Amino acid sequence: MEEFSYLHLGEKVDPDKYLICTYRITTDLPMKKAAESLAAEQTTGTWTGISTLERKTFEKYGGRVIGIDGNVVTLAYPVADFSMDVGAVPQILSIIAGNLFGLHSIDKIRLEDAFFPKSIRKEFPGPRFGIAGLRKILKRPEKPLVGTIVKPKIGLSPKDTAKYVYESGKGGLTNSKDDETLVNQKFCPLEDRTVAIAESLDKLKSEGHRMLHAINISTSGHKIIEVAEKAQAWGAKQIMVDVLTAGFAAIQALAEDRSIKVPLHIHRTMHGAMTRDPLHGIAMLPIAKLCRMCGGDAVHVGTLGIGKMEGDPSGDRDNIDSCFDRSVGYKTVMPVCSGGVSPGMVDRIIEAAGSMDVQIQAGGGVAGHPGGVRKGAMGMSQAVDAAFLGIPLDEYAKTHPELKIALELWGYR
Ligand code: CAP
Ligand code: MG
Repeated sequence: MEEFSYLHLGEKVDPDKYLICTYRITTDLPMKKAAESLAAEQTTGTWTGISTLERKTFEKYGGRVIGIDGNVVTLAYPVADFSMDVGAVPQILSIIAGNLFGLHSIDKIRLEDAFFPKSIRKEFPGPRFGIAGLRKILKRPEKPLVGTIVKPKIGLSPKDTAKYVYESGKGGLTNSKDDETLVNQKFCPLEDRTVAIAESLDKLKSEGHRMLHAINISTSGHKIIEVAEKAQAWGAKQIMVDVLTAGFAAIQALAEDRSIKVPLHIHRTMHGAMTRDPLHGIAMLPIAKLCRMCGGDAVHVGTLGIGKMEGDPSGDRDNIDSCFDRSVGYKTVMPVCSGGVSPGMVDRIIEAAGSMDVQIQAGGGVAGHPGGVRKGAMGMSQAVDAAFLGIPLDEYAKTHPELKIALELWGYR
């Protein structure tokens, strides 16, 4: 039986002809052997030589290990390996992030990054609104967006949820959203909640303040368009999807369905199962890139190691930079920093993000303010204003009591 080698170390491949991925590998095997078993499993091979693999098939479809740098392996997958139709994410992921995670020969493996060739990118719409579209809707051309997550995350009635949203808007917030665990429970039916929130947003608008609220419509694939259409008809101005529980196909379906005309907010609940282990799983970077390709307008990317969730500052910064990368040909997507955020962290988050194009959100950091939601929202808005103006928070707090109280309570953690 003919033997094939997947090693092409040092080869320069045409980035338009290959989907190139980097993997961090932990193994007792020599790295070259591990890389070959990875390339074989994900493309033309399996655990043993096979009589059915012919050289011409191997040459056309076999993965190419083009680099090994310490424990990081670069693997180039020929474009011909991928389904070229719209909606190909499941098949793409089966190749670049499939069986490889369970191979015996590799103790741990993490997909660190993925570079999608033009021929695949063009099958995806990218954001319809993106940063510029969101800013236009909100009439907020420069300052970071500042939002909240309605808390408690479950248990509030539609009326109380709508009141929370209204109070947040009066406190100056530009965005609010449902929590990832709220969709259509009996205590807060989707229809009643959406209608009530739309009334709050309309009232705010009539009072001169623009605000968006993302209604979480995450549900089963066969229902998601119908539910989104209904939410829109009930007054939803933005829709939220829990991408990893609903699937990338959910974003694609919504982004590509012409009846859906509102921006998509992408939450990444469950990502920790994939992203948290620095040696195993899938980094947020390829997930963020896919969310953008599929059509997310705002994507959760982490708080740069500052908030309550585990996060690697440089990894989060890479996620943010990928949202702005213009070389991929899509509109830029709004990076959302959320999780344990309070006003005292806002300046550091903006600095670490390296951009004013960021949406900073606080649930507890608004609802936990001793003065209530409106004052909590004021504290967050003031922190964003201070950071935007380049004024130290403690200085700004001298003339902004809501911020002062927040800083006294939560400090600058
Ligand atoms: C934040 C949050 C977010 C997570 C998501 C929550 O609320 O709504 O879902 O932070 O994190 O329920 O915890 P708080 P990420 O502001 O009250 O912490 O964006 O990193 O996936
Ligand atoms: Mg949440």
